[in-house]
Amino acid sequence: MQELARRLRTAHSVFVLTGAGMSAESGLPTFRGVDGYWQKHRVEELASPQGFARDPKTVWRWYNERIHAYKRAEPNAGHRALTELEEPVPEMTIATQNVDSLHARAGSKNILELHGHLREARCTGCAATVPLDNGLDENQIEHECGGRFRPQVVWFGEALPRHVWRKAEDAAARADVILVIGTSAQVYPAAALALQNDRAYIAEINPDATGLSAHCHCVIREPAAVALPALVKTLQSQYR
Ligand code: BJW
Repeated sequence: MQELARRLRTAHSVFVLTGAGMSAESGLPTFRGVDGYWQKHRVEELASPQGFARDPKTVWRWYNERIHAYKRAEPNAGHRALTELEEPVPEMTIATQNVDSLHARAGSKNILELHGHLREARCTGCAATVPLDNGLDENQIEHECGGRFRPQVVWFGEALPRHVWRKAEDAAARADVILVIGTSAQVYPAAALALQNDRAYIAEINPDATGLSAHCHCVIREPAAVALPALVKTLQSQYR
């Protein structure tokens, strides 16, 4: 922790990659954990264009449940600590795989949403968008153009938004420190961002080991909401 804090103190550019574990202390399930979404649902039915084409109502039921859960959830101490980390660092980018908007609600500024978000739905035909304040009524999936409204997220087999991906690649490539928080690092291309440059000091915050752990200079086996506030405190004590 001391060495990571020292690296952060002298870093010009910090890149943070977050996943579902970041929001675990906000009461939101991860995907692949014991209580994760994938234990109860089949991935290919819910997070793929093919599954949506087959059964859009089931897909929307799942997303509507999640939209309601996200609205009830609050950013946790980990999200808030990241906003504090932003202050002393000249450049910090948060690339999140999460679609829950909790980094933005915590007040982080420079956020790249790699897998999209659930603030709006997009028509598969004409790309028209509608806000998703309370989810989408199952009877309003069909759009007048003949397309269907779908969540503004990235499913398996789909490309990540090009401008978001480019910015994430650039930020990861110029980072002095890369923090990988709460992701199993099983999903690509997002996971590859952590290994984007061989110059950066890489730290992982995750209670469990991942495929990236062996590449990290520092691993902190604690929940994000514990480790990140502790990291901010360590950093502050080094400034005194
Ligand atoms: C805690 C904690 C606490 C718990 N504190 N930590 C290369 C190799 C192999 C396959 C591929 C490859 N490149 C591409 C692929 C295919 C595929 C892929 O990666 N498949 C693998 C699964 C095998 N990738 C894609 O299809 C991507 N698209 C693509 O590559 O397109 C190419 C293309 C180019 C041009 C044209 C067309 C196509 C798209 C991937 C989209 C993923 N989408 C989802 C759904 C998003 C919307 C939604 O949320 O519904 O994204 S799937 C799901 O997984 C979601 C997540 O963002 C993503 C990652 O999961 P995450 O966040 O890591 O969660 P978990 O549950 O896996 O892990 C949680 C972690 O937290 C665990 O480690 C815990 O220990 C930890 N934890 N409590 C800290 N308190």
